[in-house]
Amino acid sequence: MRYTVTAALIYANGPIHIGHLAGCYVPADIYVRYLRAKGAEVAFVSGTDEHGVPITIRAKKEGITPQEVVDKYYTQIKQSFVDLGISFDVYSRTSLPIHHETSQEFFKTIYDKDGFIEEVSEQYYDEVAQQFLADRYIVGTCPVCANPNAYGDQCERCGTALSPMELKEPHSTLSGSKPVLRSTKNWFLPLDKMQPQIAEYVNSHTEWKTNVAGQCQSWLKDGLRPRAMTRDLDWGIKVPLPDTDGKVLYVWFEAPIGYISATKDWLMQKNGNDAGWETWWKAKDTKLVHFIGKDNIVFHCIIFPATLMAEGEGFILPDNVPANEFMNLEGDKISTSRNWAVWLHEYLQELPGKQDVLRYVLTANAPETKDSEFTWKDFQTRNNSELVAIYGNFVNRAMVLTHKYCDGKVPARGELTDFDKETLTTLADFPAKIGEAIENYRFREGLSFLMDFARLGNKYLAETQPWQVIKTDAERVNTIMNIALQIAASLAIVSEPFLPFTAAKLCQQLGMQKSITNHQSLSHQWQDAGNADLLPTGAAIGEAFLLFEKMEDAVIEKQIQKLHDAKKMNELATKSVPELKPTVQFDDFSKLDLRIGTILEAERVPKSDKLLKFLVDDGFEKRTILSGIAKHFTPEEMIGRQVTFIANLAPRKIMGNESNGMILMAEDKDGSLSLLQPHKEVWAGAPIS
Ligand code: B3M
Ligand code: ZN
Repeated sequence: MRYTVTAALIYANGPIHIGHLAGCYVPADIYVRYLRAKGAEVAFVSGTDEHGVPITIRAKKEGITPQEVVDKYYTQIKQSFVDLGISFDVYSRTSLPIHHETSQEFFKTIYDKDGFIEEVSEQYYDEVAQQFLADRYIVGTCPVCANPNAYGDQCERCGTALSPMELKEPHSTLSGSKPVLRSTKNWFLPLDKMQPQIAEYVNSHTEWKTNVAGQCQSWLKDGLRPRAMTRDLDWGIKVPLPDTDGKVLYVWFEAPIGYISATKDWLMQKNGNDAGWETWWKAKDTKLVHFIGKDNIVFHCIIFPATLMAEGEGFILPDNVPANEFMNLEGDKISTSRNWAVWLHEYLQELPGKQDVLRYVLTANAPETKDSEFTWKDFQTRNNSELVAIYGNFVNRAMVLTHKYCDGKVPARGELTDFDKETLTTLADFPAKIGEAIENYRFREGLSFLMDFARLGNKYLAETQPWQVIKTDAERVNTIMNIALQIAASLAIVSEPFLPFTAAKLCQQLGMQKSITNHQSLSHQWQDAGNADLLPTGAAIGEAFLLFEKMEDAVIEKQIQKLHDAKKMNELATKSVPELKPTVQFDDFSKLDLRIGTILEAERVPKSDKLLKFLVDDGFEKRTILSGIAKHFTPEEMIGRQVTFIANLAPRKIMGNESNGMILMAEDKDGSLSLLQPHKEVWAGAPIS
C-alpha cells in the first residue's frame, strides 16, 4: 500500500505551540513512522501556508513586510519540527514558484471547464483603508454563538465557517470603520450544484471519526452554497486570467493544493524533477490521509474534495481526515494573540533533550474525541510516575542486571516455566494491538498499550526476582534476563513511532545495530517486534544509562510562573488609560494650592498596613500628612525626598491622626505608584502653577 499523508499547512504568522502539535503534527508523525516501520511507501508532506489575511495582519502588527513575516516563521517552524523529530519527507511553503504554478493551473483547468460561476456581487469595502474586507479583515458578531469577535471566514469560538455577510455589526479590522458595500467580480465554486456528488463521497466514508462526520453532515444538512475562490486582496497568488489586477486566489482554494505542490517540491529536491508526482495523487492504490485540527474540517472534507472533483483529472479524494479537537492549557483556551501557549521553540530550548516527554504527554492527553487539557503538573506526574517509574525503570533494571549477572551479554534461555511462556505469548501479541490502534487513529490507546508493554517487563522482573534467584540458580537467571532483554528489544521497535529519541537510545543500549531515528534506514521492521529471539544469544549489550530523568518541582514551577507572567502582561497590554474627567474652569483650578515640600520624617501608622505618616517642611512650618502608600514605599526611602502636595486641602482625621494635605502620585498601568518630584531640588514650599 502507498500513502500520501499530509499535516496541515500552518499559517507562517507565528510559532508552533502545543495545541498544534497535539491536534495534528504528533499524531501524523506517529502514524507515518508506524507505516514506514511496516514497510509501506509513504510521502509525508507539509509546509507553511504563506498567503491569506493572517499573514498581512501579522506584518502590520510587527511593522515588517508580509514576505519578512513568512520568511521568519517558515525558518523557525521548520527547525522546531526537526528538533521535535517530526519526520516530514518535505517541509515546503506555498510561496514557492512550483506552488504558484500548480494552483494557477488548477484554477485555469476548472475555469476552462466552466467549473466556476463568474459573479459580480456586493462585498464589504473599507473606505478609510481603501480595500475590500475579506476573511479576517472583517470581524463582527457570530450569528450562531454571538461571539463578538468572529472573523469574516470563521468563528473561532464555535467553529462555524462564515462569510462576511453573515456577521452582525461588522467592522473593519484595518481601520475599525463600518464597512460599506461595493460590487466586485469573483469566481465561485458551485458547491450547491455539486452537493449530490459531495454527499455521496462523504457518506461513503462511514469510518470517519464522529467529530469529523458530524461537521460534514451539518454542512450538508444546511445545504451547500456557492463559495468564492478568489479575493480582492493584494497578498496572494494572482488570479491567472486577464484583467484581474488586485485579485488573488482564495487562500483556502490554494492552500490544500499546496500538499500537491509540496509533493512535487519533495521529488524535485530528491530527483531533480517532479516526475512521478501523480503516483501520490492519482494512483487508485494510494491512500490520502489529512491530519488537521477541527477548525479545518470543512475545508478538507468538503471544499478541497470539491476542488479535486471540479478539476476532474483523476485525482484521488481524501480517504480519511482524522481531525482532532482542541487542547486547552491550564484551564484556558490556547491563544496566540493572548500569548497563552507553550511555544515549541521555547520548550525545546528550556527543556533540552526532553522531546519524547512532550510527545508522550501530548499523545496521552490527545484531544481525539473531545477537547483536552495540558497542565504542567500533569506533565510532571506523567514523566515521573509513568516514563521514569515504569518505562525507564524496567529498561534500567534489565540493563543493569544483565551487566551484573550475565557479563553484559545476552544469555541463553534454558527451560521455560509456565509464567515464562505466558509472558512470551503476551509479548508476541502486543505489537499487533498497538498497530491496530494506530491504524485506526487511536493514538492514545496505542500509547497506553505501549505502557502496558513496559509494565509487562516490570511485572516479569518483579515476579521472577533474579536478584534472589542468583543466590541459588545462575542458569535460571540467564533465562530470566534473556526474556527481559527480548521484551526490551521489542519495546524499542514499537516505541519508535511514539518516542523516537527513546527508541534510538534503547536500540543503542541493547546493541541493536543501526539507530532507528533516521527513518530512511530502519534496522528493524514492525513485524520483528514480538519475536522472542530478536537479540541473539551471546550478543554484547551496551552501557546502561537512564532513558528518563525525574522532573523536579522547580522546573515545573518555573514554567507555571512563566504562564502567569504572560497572562499578567496580557491584561496590562489591554488596559487603557482612564477616561478624562469633565472640563473645569481656570478659576476652579486656581483655587487649589499645589506645592513642593520636603519630607523630614516618615513612619508607619500603627495597626495600618496602608498608611505612612509624614512630617513635611512646607516652607512655613512642619505639617503632618498621611498617605496610603505603605505598600509601595518604606518610611526610610521617603525621608529627604521632595514631593508634590495639595497644601490647602481641608484637614482630615485618618485613624486618629490629622492629615493636613495630600501627597500626589502617578499610578502606572500595573498599579505601581510613582512620586511626582521636581526635576531639580527647589525650596520647600515652592508653589506650583
Ligand atoms: N493555514 C489554517 C491554519 O493554519 C490553514 C491550514 C491550511 S491546511 C491546507 O490553522
Ligand atoms: Zn460562533
